[in-house]
Amino acid sequence: MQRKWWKEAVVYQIYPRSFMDSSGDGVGDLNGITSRLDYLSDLGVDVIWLCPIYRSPNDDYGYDITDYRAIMDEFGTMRHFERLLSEVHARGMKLVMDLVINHTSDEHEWFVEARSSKGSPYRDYYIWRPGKNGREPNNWRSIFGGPAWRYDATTDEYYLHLFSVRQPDLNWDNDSVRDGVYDMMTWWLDKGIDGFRMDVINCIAKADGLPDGLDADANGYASGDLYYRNLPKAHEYLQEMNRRVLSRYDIMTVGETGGVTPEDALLFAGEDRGELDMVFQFEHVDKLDSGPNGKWDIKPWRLCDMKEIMSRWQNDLYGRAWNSLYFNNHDQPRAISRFADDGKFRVPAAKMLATFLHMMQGTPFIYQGEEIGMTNAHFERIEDYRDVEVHNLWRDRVLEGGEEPAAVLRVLAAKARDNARTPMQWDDSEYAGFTSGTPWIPVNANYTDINVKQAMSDEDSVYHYYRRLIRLRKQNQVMVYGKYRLILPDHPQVYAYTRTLEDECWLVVNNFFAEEAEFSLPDDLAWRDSSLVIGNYPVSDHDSVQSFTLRPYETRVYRIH
Ligand code: TEU
Repeated sequence: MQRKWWKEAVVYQIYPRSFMDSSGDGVGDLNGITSRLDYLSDLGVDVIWLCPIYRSPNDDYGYDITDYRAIMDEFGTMRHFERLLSEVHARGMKLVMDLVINHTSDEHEWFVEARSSKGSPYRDYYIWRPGKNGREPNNWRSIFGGPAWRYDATTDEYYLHLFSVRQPDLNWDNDSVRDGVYDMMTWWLDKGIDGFRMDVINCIAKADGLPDGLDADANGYASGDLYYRNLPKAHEYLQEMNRRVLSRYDIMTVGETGGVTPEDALLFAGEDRGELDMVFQFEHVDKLDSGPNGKWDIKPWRLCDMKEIMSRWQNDLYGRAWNSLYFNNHDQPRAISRFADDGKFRVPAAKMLATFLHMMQGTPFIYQGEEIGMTNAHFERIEDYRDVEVHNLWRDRVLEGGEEPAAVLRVLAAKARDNARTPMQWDDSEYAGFTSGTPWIPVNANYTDINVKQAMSDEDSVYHYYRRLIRLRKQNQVMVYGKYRLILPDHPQVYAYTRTLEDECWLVVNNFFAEEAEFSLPDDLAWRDSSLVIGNYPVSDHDSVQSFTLRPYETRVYRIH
């Protein structure tokens, strides 16, 4: 297996708007991040991934970009960025930028030009079509709700927007678009950044003819997924990008690719493909607790389904591509609230989830606040939410659809992206030490108990446990390169697996529930002696691992001989 620095690394994701505000305007900023770099370097992370910091009107909080070479006013200046980058490097860490090139903001000068007339030299930078029988050019639904097309009266045509109406999709078939994007990427890499996380990169190619999606809903709209996700043309573009830009630098790339199977991932990130280093797959966050109607259609999840999904990714990519490992990011509710317990057992549960993930094969991504066990927001009023996706849903289901507000608030509390976007909880002072002003989104009410200051002073905290996990990874190659094997596939409560590298074998046992659980080693696992590597409850070392009882959310990792 190829050894690479980014396989051995731990990545920390920052949502800059909510990380640390140095200016007092209630919005996090670059100088705020710089002021907390010692915290991150003490935690032990190797790479920082910054969500978009480019100039943006913030319809989708930075995922709508007006100028790829400028910094968002609220976040600071290019000088602040350069200082941040050099301070990151001075601490031996690396910096990866978000790259949003499926779409721009509708205020980007390309789009302003493009919409001004059909004859504009920028017209073809975007995807324009005339209407069909007084309706949209096809029936695709936007990922943020409503139709994926917007009528523009100036030229009497529609433009495509897979996300918000203020995020028009770029036309990747246009050579000048690709040249422009590659120039911009080169410009950032020449500044010294260490890689990119590529937003919805598996959607950049759209099928010729833009065919209608299947299974239209009552309003006539359908998912266009089949015709814009994972198309062969996307691979051509990525191979071109790799040749012209990525391959010239020693960087890390990870593509955000919702809806991929391991087979797709082998195409996007196979070691012999010359495309990307890794992808983010979505099966574990999209499928486990969602019904056929998508993320708001909530259903209970089952541990055996999680085993099936995670094991398939571990096995199918082994030796051929590299997994990314995550439960949390800025688009997902907090995993602790979703898959474990954010009340009585919050601390052991956070440690168990962390162990479970970091012990798998792949590069772990920690999302800000995860390392102190931050939870869902538990907002009870629509006014507390900021996300365009939330407000589109509210419009469709409550304001226009007449649904019971309380029912919609319940799904939002479980699944809204804002759950992950409340300010980082630094201490127990007003607004959790995040800002001296009024935060752009409310601080989670539990900040007086859950915060960095408390976590650092408590040796048993989630924070100290993450530090130990990260340090273990540096000292044990088995944690990085060891082969994964699921054991006890049918145990409804315990997720157990082994990792093996040459003669080193680690056994990882996790109880995903508040009830005690019985574990016994399968007969085919050779065992004579064992020592505990890490765990979240006191355990006497060298106890038998042949069988034991796991306490609520208990995790244990043994080296077995
Ligand atoms: O997300 C892409 C995406 O399709 C989902 O993660 C989506 O946001 C989610 O399912 C909605 O519930 C990326 C970014 O991570 C996200 O923040 C942006 O809003 C989106 O692209 C558009 O740029």
